[in-house]
Amino acid sequence: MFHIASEKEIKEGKVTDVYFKRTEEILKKKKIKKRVAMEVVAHKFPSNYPWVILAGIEEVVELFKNKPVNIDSMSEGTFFYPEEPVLTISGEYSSFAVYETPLLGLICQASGVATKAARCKKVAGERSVVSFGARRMHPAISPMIERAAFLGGCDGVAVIKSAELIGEKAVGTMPHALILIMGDTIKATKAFDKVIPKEIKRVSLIDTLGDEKFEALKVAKALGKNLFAVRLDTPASRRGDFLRLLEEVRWELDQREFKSVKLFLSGGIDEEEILKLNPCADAYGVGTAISNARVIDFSLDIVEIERKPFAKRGKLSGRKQVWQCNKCGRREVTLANKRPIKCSCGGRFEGLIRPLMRKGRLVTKLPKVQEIRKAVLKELKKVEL
Ligand code: PCP
Repeated sequence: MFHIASEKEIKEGKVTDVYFKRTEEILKKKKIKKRVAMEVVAHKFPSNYPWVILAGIEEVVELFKNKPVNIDSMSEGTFFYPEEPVLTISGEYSSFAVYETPLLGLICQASGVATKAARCKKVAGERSVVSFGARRMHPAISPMIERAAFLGGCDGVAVIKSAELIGEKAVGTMPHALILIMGDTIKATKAFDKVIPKEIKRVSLIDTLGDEKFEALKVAKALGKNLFAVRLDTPASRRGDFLRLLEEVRWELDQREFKSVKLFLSGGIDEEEILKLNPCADAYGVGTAISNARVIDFSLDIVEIERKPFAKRGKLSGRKQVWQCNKCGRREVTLANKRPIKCSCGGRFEGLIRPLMRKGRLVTKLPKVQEIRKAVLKELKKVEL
């Protein structure tokens, strides 16, 4: 068996820190029932992250289906900032105490992946960024990881199951194994061209056996117009000045009228590498940097007990709203019932935390991930890294 929890076990509250279970038992034994409001907030972000993108809310809905709680939340894909609450959950505390662990787990990791994908996409600009990192993570969560990567702006995902989950076609090129087994890059590329359906772009991996410059020319000559791109996943031991190598490959291809052959790069790619390689790159496959992205350090804290503001030291009490001006985008956090007056720019403040569930039932329409991704890409144009 795999060392994972089943959906049923997660929904039964089995994936919880034991002290929540003990708390539930104590309160039940003592017959203490308190209605609380709790807020999810990230007090600090991974260093140099000015913003974070919220992801994982769709699974939060699944977790709390038919549970006696009300949830208000920012939508998936919302850009938020430190100290801004993203979600408020309310109900009788013992009825959902054990779900603190999974609730946070569902949004900490997904938001981290979505944000990292967005950062890579921001730097890559119009160049394609494909999620290639499933192999670095436990296979049970690959679909979640790649959905978050796609939501954050990735143009495609490599894993079949992930693509199925988001209603996209999986994206991939060819592994070194194909070239090693066939013994030659040209042979492997020709076999790919012969066997694989025509609608799949022909991308030949050219760093396995020979020098990338000469391999690129050979595959371009062998496939001609059928060759969409060459992929360089050049190992660190050979990479040297990777940009210089790419310039050489580009130069030689262009000299021989293979200007349409694109350069697809992978292996150790992150925002920094993308910035460096953009002058020659047409697309990137990003693995570990996205799939193993820093999680976002959310916490869930009581802010109200029996409708009275009450919070621990270091936490602002009272249920809050995050307001954004619909004209200039200015943001303010106030107590939920204190809508700020008109924005100085003349715009109107709108609340970003909206009803999501009432008594365990969804009360809004969840957007398709393609819609969320479109909105993220639009917002990405307005922000800086
Ligand atoms: C991996 C695969 C991905 C790369 C690494 C992701 O290479 O090609 O494109 O790298 P990253 O995690 O550093 O971003 P291999 O496993 O060597 O290649 P392959 O399976 O393609 O033969």
